[in-house]
Amino acid sequence: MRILVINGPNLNLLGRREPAIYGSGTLEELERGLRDKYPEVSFRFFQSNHEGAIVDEIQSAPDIADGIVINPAAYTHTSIAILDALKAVGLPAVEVHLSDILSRESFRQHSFISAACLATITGKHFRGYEEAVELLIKTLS
Ligand code: CA2
Repeated sequence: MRILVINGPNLNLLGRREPAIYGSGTLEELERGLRDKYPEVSFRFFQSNHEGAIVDEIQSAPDIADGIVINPAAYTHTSIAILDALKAVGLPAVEVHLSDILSRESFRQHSFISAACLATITGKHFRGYEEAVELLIKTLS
């Protein structure tokens, strides 16, 4: 099983700023943790600070993945382009947020992306990515 994990803008800074909100683990540690915990899964990890690059990655996903885990970061709250790309490719996708976006500022409480996803997992830090992978494994098996 092949899973594409996409992280959006500023998540390359994980572990270096705002640990009280986003935790102290780095993006590299998140990715290594998933590879170690799910050796049966072939992962591709992609992080970008650019909306169009994320759209391009989603468009190419059907060639390389069976499912998508996505934390679109701030694009969650603005990007109809990412929503449209996920709908267009039609792969099962799970949305993840490290923090509990529903208990933060009002502008973080709406996700454009949820409409294209099987589930949205929030506020569980790195564990949320594991739950997303487990949901995809269950869905795709
Ligand atoms: O809680 C999440 O995972 C978010 O997707 C993170 C985004 C935020 O805009 C969303 O509302 C919720 C922000 C990612 C910024 O990541 C940083 C990581 C370390 C230091 C600073 C920013």
